[in-house]
Amino acid sequence: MNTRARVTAIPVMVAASLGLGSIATFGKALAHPGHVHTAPNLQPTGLEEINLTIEESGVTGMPESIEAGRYLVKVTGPEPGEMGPSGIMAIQLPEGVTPKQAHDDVLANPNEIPGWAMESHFGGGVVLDHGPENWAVLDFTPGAWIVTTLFGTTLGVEFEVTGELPTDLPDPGANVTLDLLEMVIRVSDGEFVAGENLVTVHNAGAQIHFVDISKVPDGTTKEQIEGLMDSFMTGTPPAADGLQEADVMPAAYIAEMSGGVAVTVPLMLDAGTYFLSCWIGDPESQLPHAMMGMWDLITIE
Ligand SMILES: [Cu+2]
Repeated sequence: MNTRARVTAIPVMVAASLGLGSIATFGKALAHPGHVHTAPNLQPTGLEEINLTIEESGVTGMPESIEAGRYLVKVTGPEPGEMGPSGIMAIQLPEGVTPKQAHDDVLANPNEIPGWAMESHFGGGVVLDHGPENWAVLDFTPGAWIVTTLFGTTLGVEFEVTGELPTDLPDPGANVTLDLLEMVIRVSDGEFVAGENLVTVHNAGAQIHFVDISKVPDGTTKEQIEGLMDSFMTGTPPAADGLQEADVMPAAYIAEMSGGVAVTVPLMLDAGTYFLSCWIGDPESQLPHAMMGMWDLITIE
């Protein structure tokens, strides 16, 4: 929804976090066009597939009705562009909000969080952050859903999920699991490796969260990250020998997910140090989650 903020970086994420957040993550990837990866190949087998295409008018290819379950959702669409990556999100809107109303709200106030967002159920998404194709493993629970482009920028396509979510969902076989909660991002199982990763991200909290994964210089310390975040809060530039905003290079983005949701995504990551963070605005303090401690540093050897 916040397309303008997306072309800039973290300080704007702070501002944008009053909105839904995701928003700002990718601008800098564009300033560093060398940061391109090929699509990882760890696609799980044995899952039912949904094949979607992102067109200017919106998402096409969604069946009107599917059975509750775990799906391999494959998406084809535009390459990451000037406004960041394209992608899809699966959302259950609040009772009484139509896809048209939801879309009209986004169009009317593109830089503000739509009123419906915090009352919605975000089932995760597929982000085309490294090329025109990507996929993710998403779970669809029973009820009325829409599929729309990231940040709700196109009219959502309605679909119905029937039946019950099976209790024995197939294991996608991730090599690493990230848990999200208030206000923590942590590796709870396995570890990241250099190269292709299959990552399960589980929102074990109550609020909506997303994950921005940004590369920072090797050996970056938590103190340096804190110094940079302080500079965002105070508006004072970080010390000349400290971590600079330009040192933080977005590598991947895992779309908004509500509490209880798990998604599994492929991530291609070089060896190095990465800053994992969530910039959703806290409903009470209005602070971005990252400023409340929802971040971590990981090293991939
Ligand atoms: Cu968060």
